[in-house]
Amino acid sequence: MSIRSICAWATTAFALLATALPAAAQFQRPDDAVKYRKAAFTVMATHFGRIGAMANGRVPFDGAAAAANADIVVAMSRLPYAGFVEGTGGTDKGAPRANVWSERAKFDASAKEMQDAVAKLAAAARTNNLDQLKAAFGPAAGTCKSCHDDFRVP
Ligand code: ASC
Repeated sequence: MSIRSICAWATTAFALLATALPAAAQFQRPDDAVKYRKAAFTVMATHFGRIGAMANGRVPFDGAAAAANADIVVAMSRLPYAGFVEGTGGTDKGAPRANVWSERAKFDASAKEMQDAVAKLAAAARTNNLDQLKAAFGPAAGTCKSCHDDFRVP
């Protein structure tokens, strides 16, 4: 085998391994995973809140701004879950409860509901119609709440 083919093989093997690595292996330390997921949720909540302000009439409706905010929410919606590394739950207010890991399939389904709802919110924002935005905002907020109710220390 040539050096070149060994390198090509190793590169492919490494790429496959990297995408298949468990969440824990994507972070050097558990606290890095916690910081990462909190950061993603913070950015998501910030931009979700800006859409909420329009949906609730606290700021004037601006379809382009709503769409731009929704795109950020959609991008963020995919990120936090790799940060839910086993052993990073707790009992403090806001911490993930142990059932994030004992009921991981249910947790993942809850995440997917949110991701689907914010994708619909982005589509609604693109209609440039406030009523459409309002109609999609409530269900999206509901998916945040139901996951918090089920999996977050109150
Ligand atoms: C938000 C935000 C959440 C959800 C939730 C909806 O704006 O930061 O976590 O909406 O409060 O019930």
